[in-house]
Amino acid sequence: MNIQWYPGHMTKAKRAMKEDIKLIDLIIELVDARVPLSSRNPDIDELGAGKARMVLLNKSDLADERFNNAWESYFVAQGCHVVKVNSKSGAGLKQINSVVQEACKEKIERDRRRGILNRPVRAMVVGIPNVGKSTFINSFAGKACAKTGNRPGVTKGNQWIRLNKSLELLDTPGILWPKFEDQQVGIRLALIGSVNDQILNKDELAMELIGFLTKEYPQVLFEKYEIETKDPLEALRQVARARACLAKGGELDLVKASNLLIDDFRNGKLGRMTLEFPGQ
Ligand SMILES: Nc1nc2c(ncn2[C@@H]2O[C@H](COP(=O)(O)OP(=O)(O)OP(=O)(O)O)[C@@H](O)[C@H]2O)c(=O)[nH]1
Ligand SMILES: [Mg+2]
Repeated sequence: MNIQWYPGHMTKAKRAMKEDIKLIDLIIELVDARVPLSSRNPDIDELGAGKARMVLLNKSDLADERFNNAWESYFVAQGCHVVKVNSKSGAGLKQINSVVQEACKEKIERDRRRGILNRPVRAMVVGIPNVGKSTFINSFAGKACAKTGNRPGVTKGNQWIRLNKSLELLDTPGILWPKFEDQQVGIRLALIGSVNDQILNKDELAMELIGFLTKEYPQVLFEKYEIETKDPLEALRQVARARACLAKGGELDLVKASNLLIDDFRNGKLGRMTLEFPGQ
């Protein structure tokens, strides 16, 4: 399956990011805790050279807790400031202020030496589409200032949000990169809903998910759908039967079954799951 999605607004967003990066002290990069590496945009390293950096493992409520801890250690070992969060419920957000201060220690110290007191830290919130940037900002701010939605491409332009006296946040549109070198990365990003669904072949994607589940979480397929076969197509047929996905004439509607299965995964109804593992 060949997945690419780089619409025009992302080219513009990347250009805007290049401009705005001059104004900021810190990059807060949100990644999806279910795919912490595949959801990191390689462009950010280049764009953010020389800036303080922080990684938030967002949607940690949807990811496997064992691997959340493993990924947290992985990022710490890389020298990153990292916090595990659930932007929807607000879990983990309390730690952020102190980690921001820690990540920007040098800048705050430099300001102090120059006699500049209490200049707020300006942070740019970045990440791929649908990773939860705007939700994070709203939860952190304690009010709905940024528009959110359960699909990629909701935020279209940059927007500054003054959180408090010590922190200002810039919400940005999610950007991908023009070509996924590794198609597994494309598949993972499609599964978490960071790629426009309209360009996806949902039954192929569902079979990829089934292949992954068979390998890593086999009990889920059995418990939810009584699937025992290792054949992805047969398993998808079983999902269609279990969920009564029938087309006209009584045939199984595999596309409908695929959509239901993928939605169940996205919404956490299959349980908490991580799609990639450190050191893999
Ligand atoms: N379960 C769970 N859902 C979350 C979390 N954070 C965000 N979401 C959901 O993820 C979806 C996308 O959130 P947004 O905040 O719009 O994502 P975004 O990164 O701003 O997306 P773009 O503006 O399209 O780039 C929404 O349905 C949120 O409710 C989280 O920590 N846990
Ligand atoms: Mg947004």
